[in-house]
Amino acid sequence: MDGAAVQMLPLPHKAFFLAGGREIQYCRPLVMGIVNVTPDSFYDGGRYNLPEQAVAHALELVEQGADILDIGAESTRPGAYPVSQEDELARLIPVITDLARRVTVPISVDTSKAAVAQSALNAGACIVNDVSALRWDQAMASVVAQSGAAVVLMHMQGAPRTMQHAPRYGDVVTEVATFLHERIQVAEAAGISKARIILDPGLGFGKLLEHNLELLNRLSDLTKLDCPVLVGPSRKAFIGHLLDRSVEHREWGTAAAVALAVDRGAAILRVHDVAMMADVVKVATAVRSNMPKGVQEHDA
Ligand code: HH2
Repeated sequence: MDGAAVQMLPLPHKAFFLAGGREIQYCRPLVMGIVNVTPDSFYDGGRYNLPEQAVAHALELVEQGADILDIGAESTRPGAYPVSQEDELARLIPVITDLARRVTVPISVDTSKAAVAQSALNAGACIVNDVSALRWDQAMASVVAQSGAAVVLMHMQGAPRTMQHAPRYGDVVTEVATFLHERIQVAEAAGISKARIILDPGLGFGKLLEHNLELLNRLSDLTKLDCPVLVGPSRKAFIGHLLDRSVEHREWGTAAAVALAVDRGAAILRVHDVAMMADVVKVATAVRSNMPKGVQEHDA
């Protein structure tokens, strides 16, 4: 149909709550753009080290369609050494402070340290993305609870330094689901309402290729825990292993993982390549929601 425009019909809205009394309502999966203010991240380490580089990159991701920005200052790639609190704060806070004035999309801080999360929330972040799921810093749960921030609870076996040495599971999906269920209970007991909790299977965090594939394939099992599910396949090693491609050439492989994650119910896709993956999410969502019902066509 030449010249026809398509418009999404409103699908049932879902929502989760953020710090500052804010709320995200969504009727399609959200794209979370990654901003690494680090010298050593596995893909973009060293590119956005200076605050002005990181801010410019974040603004570009918003232009490209990012619904959320995730700002991190400590690489969690396999083999990474921890970063000190002082260094993490020095890298993150100028970037978050500046961005909070310049963008309206919610800002997430990728940290496992309570003091860093608190400073980032004070500077304008409203989501805490904690890859340790509140386990590594005992003060983290109360920082999240008292701020009213949304929190990402991610599964990881081991810790970044050694997590890829010998990951082992019986049934990986059941074990990850059981872990996430327990972490929801811990979070709720600390005063974090379920409406603020996002779950993440932690692709690449203490997982072999077969574990990552099974988690993606059976992602819908995790949506049964009744929280939005975030997935972060972007350019990760399991895609490199499947394709025998270096990190610079994994965008098509990432696109396949993103499309299938959308089909299996992912609510948030954490990606480096926002423009490309925003298109992938749109098409996958239209197919999933059944085109003839979910999309209206108008003659332009
Ligand atoms: N992956 C990375 C970092 N943080 N957070 C969540 N919730 N889920 C993920 O899958 C996830 C994450 C690793 O990616 P990246 O930030 O690009 O690399 P690095 O850790 O080397 O900075």
